[in-house]
Amino acid sequence: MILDPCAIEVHNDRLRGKHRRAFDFVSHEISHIEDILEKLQKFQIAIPSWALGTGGTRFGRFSGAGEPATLEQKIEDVGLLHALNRSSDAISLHIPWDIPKDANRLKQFASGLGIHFDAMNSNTFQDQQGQQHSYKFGSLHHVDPAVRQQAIDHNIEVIRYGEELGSKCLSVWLADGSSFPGQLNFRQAFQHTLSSLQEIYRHLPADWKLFVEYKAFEPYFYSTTIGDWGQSLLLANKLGPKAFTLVDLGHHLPNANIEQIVSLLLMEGKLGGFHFNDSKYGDDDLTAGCMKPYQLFLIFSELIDGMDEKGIAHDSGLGWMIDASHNLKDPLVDLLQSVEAIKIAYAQALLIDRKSLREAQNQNDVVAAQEILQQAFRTDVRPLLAEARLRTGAALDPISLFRTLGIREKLVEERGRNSVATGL
Ligand code: LRH
Ligand code: MN
Ligand code: MN
Repeated sequence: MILDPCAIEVHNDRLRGKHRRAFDFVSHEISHIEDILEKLQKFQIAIPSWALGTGGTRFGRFSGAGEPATLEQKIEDVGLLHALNRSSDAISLHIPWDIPKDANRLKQFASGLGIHFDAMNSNTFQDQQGQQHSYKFGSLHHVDPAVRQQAIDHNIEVIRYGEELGSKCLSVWLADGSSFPGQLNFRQAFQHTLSSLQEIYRHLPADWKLFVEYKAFEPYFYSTTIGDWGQSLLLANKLGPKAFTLVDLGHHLPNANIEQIVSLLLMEGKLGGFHFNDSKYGDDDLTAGCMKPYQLFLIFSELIDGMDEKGIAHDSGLGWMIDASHNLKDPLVDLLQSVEAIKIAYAQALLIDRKSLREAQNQNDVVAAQEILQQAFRTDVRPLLAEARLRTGAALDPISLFRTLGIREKLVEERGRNSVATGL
């Protein structure tokens, strides 16, 4: 299904008056409003292919109707999101869930919808049919060189697929770990992971990046071989200039100060990108900003400060991606909510009075520093996001338009009630 641009115009015409009043109210208080609007228009967040179907929990999966059953349909779904908000112009594929059969045709199809291919993800956390060696006891860290080689070969294959599609990044997340003390020799597991990643790195094209994602727990519960940003950074530093750490917000131990982690990784030039989601307990993969919007804002505050200091472009310097997998809501609506929450945090962080904050910090004026941050956080920036959407031809209210147009109902009609996406 392709969205008719007239539908967006009709919708925007209906909401324009109300929007204008709300926008005028907030915007004349903001001196650099045009700069913020321009940044908001450029800011794009990639969509993972596995978020387009209903995600399961470890106890079951309740598939939604009209899920995308093919890679084309997944791209089509991202095209719909992008038409609605003009903020999601890329899709991130996971191999082998999304093997491209005809890369050229897919590339053309995607670019017709304004979509390109973001980071490619390898999968050595599940055994696939016909696979020679099992990943039950890990992949790149495995004690058996034959298993490591199989996992290395898979990653090289993923790079090849990515090259055909025009991707520029390989993202590696390993489930490798242990569930019982004594199961693993930590140093050996780390060394094996390093040498396996070095082999993969040797096959990385010159203009590609390698993202090393860390996660403290799950699926194993005693140790994870790339368990935190220290281990990831150690690997990225040893690998070389094309390797970076990837931060997934749900992959930390409870109460970790993620904004501080981000700020130091940026300082070291080793922050590659983000997997946005939110959580209350663990890797809950909930809608971005639904639990801890202040944390998301503080993360963006550090990001902007660090990127501006280093002259890194906000829109293209780092990899921005959602990594959520919803099992209750319509996945497309959930993604619209996530994109909105991420951009709200970004816009609020753009409002921070940096000069005054530095002064307050240098004078140890704790109260002033807190007031400056909270002043920005408590500003309702939603009209700014709506204005940025209006200027790019997107919908003023994407979720209500999704519902009034009956987009899911139309997808069910097209794809059938029992159409199920591959993925988690
Ligand atoms: C692991 C993870 C990683 C995977 C994705 C499916 O928890 O965050 O990024 O590739 O989920
Ligand atoms: Mn992730
Ligand atoms: Mn995760």
